[in-house]
Amino acid sequence: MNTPVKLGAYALGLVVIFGGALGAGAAVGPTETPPVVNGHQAPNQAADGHGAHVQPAPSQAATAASIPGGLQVSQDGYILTSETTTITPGEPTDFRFTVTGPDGRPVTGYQTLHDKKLHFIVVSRDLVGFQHLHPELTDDGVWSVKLTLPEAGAYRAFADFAPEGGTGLTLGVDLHASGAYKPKALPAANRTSTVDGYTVELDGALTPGASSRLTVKVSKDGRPVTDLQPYLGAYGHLVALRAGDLAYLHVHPDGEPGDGRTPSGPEITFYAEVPSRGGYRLFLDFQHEGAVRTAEFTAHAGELRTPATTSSPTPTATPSASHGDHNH
Ligand SMILES: [Cu+2]
Repeated sequence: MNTPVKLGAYALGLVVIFGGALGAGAAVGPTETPPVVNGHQAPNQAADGHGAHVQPAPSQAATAASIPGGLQVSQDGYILTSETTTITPGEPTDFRFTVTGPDGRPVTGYQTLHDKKLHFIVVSRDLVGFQHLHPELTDDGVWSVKLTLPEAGAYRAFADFAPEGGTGLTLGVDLHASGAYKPKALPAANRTSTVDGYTVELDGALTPGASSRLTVKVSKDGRPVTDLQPYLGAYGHLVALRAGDLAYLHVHPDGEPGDGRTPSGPEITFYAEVPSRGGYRLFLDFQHEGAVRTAEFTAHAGELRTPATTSSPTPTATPSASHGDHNH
């Protein structure tokens, strides 16, 4: 726990971004680049046939889709606004916030994802004290949750949600607990986490830019736990945060309770895609005997990607005749 490393200690955040959750909808639509006239899209582009509602310009959509979640307080016209960002450490606070939509009004309609309309994650900027909370939504679009920031320091709060009719977003905002604090370095990489008498072992490797299979195995008192309980519609929830900027990745398990093929432990399999090399902090929530616990890991997505086809060289495509078929 006590590490002598001070370098960069406050910059340690983690964010994990997954392929599916973010921005997928923004890229829907014609992929061709519209004609450009003097730096603008041709004015009649929207009128000539695609018919659908206006999409962001392709360049914007591509940019948004490639930015990990949680790094921005605003995205796609949605804005996360907290009423309070400075909090007294150790004191429970009625923390309130809103998400406003592109029309500037608080969003009141949310899709239910994993049993909840909004998942609220709070962690210190040095990746300690992970909290996964479920605020209450009032009729006027104000979210409320009892929140305690345990110690002085800088924190990041994430709202993970999907507005009705929209795609999933994770917005993030900084919170501060007043007082002096000493930032902690990212814990060393670990494969085994213990919490409340449970031992959780992590297997698998994070490969930047690729779907990475991770498996966690839960045991208690040396015996595999085979009766994990569903929590929020799954046997485990994994949030990954990138050290350095706390990019956020909510990873979901492979399979779900009751699907006839997913065992209730001891292993839970996840697929995660991390956006870059570097350190990540992984927070696994699991439920057993009526209590939810969180196991924590540090993992490094460090290996350079090897070309996918090293064992079978791909012949170079021959451009010659293949595109000539419409010349009659
Ligand atoms: Cu949640």
